[in-house]
Amino acid sequence: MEQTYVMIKPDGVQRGLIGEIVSRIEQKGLRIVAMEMRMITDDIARRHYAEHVEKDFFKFLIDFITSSPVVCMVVEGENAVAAMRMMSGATDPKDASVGTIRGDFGLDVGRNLIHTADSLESAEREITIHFTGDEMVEYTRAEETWVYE
Ligand SMILES: Nc1nc2c(ncn2[C@@H]2O[C@H](COP(=O)(O)OP(=O)(O)O)[C@@H](O)[C@H]2O)c(=O)[nH]1
Ligand SMILES: [Mg+2]
Repeated sequence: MEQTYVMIKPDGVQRGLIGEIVSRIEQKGLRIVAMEMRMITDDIARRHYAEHVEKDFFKFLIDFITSSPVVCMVVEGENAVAAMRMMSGATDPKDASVGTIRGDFGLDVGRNLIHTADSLESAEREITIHFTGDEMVEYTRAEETWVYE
C-alpha cells in the first residue's frame, strides 16, 4: 500500500468543495488515514513548494496557499500516488480532462483546487512536512475486499 499527500487548497475550501473532493477519494476506494483543516504557515508553504522557489509565480503561490485554510490529508491505497494524480487532473485546469477535479471545477492554473504529491518520494517528503505521524491512524475499510481482488 502506498501513501500520498493530498491537500485541498484555499479555493477548494472557500468554494465549498471539501465534501465533493473527499467524497471522490472515498468513492475511489482509497483510505484517508489523516485529515486536518489548518492554516499553512509561510515557512511550511516555502518548504512544501521548495522546488518552485525560482519560478516567477512562486510569490503568488505562497501568498495563495497561506491565504485561507487548507485541508491536509494522507491517503493510502494501491497506487495511491498515481491514482490521486489521475483524479486531480492536469496542473492547468484548461488542460485537465472532464471527470478530474481540476477539469470539473477549475478554470485557472493559479486556482486549481487540489495538491497531490507527484511521486512516492515527494509523497514521503510532503507527509513529513505536514504531519508528525501521531495524527495517522491504522485501519481497514469494511469494503476493501470489494475494492481489491
Ligand atoms: N500562477 C501560476 N501558477 C502556477 C503555474 N504553474 C504552476 N502553478 C501553481 O503551482 C502549483 C505547483 O505547480 P506544479 O508542481 O508544477 O503542479 P502540480 O503538481 O500539478 O500541482 C500548481 O498546482 C499551480 O497552483 C503558472 O504558470 N502560473
Ligand atoms: Mg507539483
